[in-house]
Amino acid sequence: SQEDDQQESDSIETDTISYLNQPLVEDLYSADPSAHVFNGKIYIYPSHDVESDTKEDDSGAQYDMKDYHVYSMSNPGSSVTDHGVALDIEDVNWAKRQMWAPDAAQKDDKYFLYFPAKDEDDIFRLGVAVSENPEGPFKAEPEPISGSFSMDPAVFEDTDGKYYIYWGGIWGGQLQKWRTGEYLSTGDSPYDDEPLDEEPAISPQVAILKDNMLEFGESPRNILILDESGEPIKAGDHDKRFFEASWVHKYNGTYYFSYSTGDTHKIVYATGDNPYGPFTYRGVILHPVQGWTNHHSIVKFEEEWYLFYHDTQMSGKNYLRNIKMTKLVHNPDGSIQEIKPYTL
Ligand code: FUB
Repeated sequence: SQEDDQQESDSIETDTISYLNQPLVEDLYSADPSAHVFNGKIYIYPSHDVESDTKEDDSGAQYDMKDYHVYSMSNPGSSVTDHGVALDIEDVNWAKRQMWAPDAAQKDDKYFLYFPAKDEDDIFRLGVAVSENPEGPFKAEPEPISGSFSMDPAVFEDTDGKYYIYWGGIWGGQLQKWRTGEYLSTGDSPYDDEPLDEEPAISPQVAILKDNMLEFGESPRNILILDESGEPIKAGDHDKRFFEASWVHKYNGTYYFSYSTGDTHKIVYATGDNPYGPFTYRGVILHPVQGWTNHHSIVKFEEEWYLFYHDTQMSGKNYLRNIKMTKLVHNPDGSIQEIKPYTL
């Protein structure tokens, strides 16, 4: 009856309110949560935010992270286990500062942690570290991934067993400095080297990974994001253009490329029929959260989909964030229901 249905939905509501949209970790600051299901459990690979005496600047020097912790949960709503330090910057030969948003992948009996950091020349590179356990500890390769640049790596395992790495971020993430294929050191401003507003926006990057998961299997390719009329999204379209935080998931055979719009603070998505795109813009997944950055991941656990994200509820400071999760729903036409986060 209608009354029973109402009772059922009330009880789901009560059940889920206890953990959805609440900080998952309260004793440390954490951000940029990349979630995966490995061996039937949820593993979360976030950035570990810290206070630092580095002076705040427009390139995000205040995001001065020095290690990674890995977290796990048996299922949504269960307690969260902190597995301790999985990788420390001291143990990465080439990395000097700013361990930003990581991701992880499982292949056979090994786990791979992909992470960005600035090298000795203050240029962002992507590193990879290997472990036999999803929670680490991870051992970093001695050099960054050859040919890598910029930040925010995300690895997608396709249903045919191929792995693709997506990455890039503009402004503090330096992607605009690689427009010619070489690093443009025209100045320290993160706003130099951007295209004009009427030009196509800067493209996020993708490459297939080699079988060893440690190297690009091809030269990085640009991902084209089209607007609803089939035109490339323009650099001046800050509501829709790619800024950072790439993520890919596949639903009913369609590839969903989602990302942050940066200074308009949204997580949006575009869909395509293959892992390289082009992807066509579809809409907003997550509206602005508390704090400047917005960064997410999307994962299926049993039959439900979840969005992992962060905000600054615990600290009120942009660079001291806390990770959260909520449900994500695909509509029958493949669109994703918009999520309005807690903003009190
Ligand atoms: O956590 C540092 C940076 O802030 C990430 O790499 C970006 O995606 C943004 O969330």
